[in-house]
Amino acid sequence: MLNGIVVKAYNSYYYIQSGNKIVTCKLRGRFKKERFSLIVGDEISYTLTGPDKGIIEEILPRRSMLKRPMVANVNQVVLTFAAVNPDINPSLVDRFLVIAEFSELDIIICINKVDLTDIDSLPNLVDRYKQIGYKVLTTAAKTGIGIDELRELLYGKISVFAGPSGAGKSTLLNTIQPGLELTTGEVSHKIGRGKHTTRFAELLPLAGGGFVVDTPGFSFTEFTDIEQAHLMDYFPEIAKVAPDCKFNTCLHYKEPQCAVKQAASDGRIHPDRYQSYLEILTEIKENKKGY
Ligand SMILES: Nc1nc2c(ncn2[C@@H]2O[C@H](COP(=O)(O)OP(=O)(O)OP(=O)(O)O)[C@@H](O)[C@H]2O)c(=O)[nH]1
Ligand SMILES: [Mg+2]
Ligand SMILES: [Zn+2]
Repeated sequence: MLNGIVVKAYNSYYYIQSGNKIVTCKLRGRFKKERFSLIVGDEISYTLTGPDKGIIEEILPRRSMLKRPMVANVNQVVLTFAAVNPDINPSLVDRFLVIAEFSELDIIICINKVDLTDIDSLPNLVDRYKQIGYKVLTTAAKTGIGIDELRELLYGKISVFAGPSGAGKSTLLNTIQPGLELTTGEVSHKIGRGKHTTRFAELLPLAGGGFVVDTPGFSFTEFTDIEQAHLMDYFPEIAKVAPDCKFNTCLHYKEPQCAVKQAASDGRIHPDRYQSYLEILTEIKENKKGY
């Protein structure tokens, strides 16, 4: 049997990257009975039934699964924001970070379009996130700044690009891997909001090994799967000081002798980050009330 990885799924056909060719496969009947749904990123074994055709015989265990977009075995997410146009919004960065942390992915923050502004004029955003421990890159897809560094981080991995519309995700990918020809700008804006791009996530191969997934930008983030008591786990610097709170059920909201509130007021935790935490906590609370 031969091995491959599902790069695209469409109408019960699976496009398998195997070596450097694409084999179009169907699933063995028994998988259908088991109601197993194979998704992009799954590793499989197949037998050939024609030069570029085959049948999937075996599905290897999944190491992870990302729900939106549906992709198996993702290693990392590249959260992409534009420094300007649209201007970077720290509260939106924090919201994307929470979702990425919740998905247990390695995280790279990429601040793009630095050709349009003096990065040092941004309110210390790079330092803010580096201090928490995040990897932060500054890039300009248009001029090539930071592209080699970003490309290096993608080799041999499955990386999902996410972030608001217009940040330059597709432009970055086109620059990193010439030939992808992803739609950018106005058009992508329109298509990106349609169903197709999200429903049919695709693994795009990188010449040096590894895959990237482009996603349509969205600014609306929901936290319906996150419990109030767990939210702090997705803010690494908050999780670190939380054990020092007086109450071990402390949500770091109005409780007395809260170490997190203390850290936010003396600057060990950035006040904006604490504010983002409170905002999301409130949203989760209000969501719960609805049930
Ligand atoms: N000046 C400058 N413009 C850029 C840069 N990267 C992208 N752009 C422009 O920004 C616009 C949006 O880029 P896209 O790549 O379509 O953005 P996206 O993140 O894929 O957006 P969606 O697909 O809607 O989520 C396009 O007009 C790009 O040409 C950059 O580094 N510098
Ligand atoms: Mg795009
Ligand atoms: Zn507390």
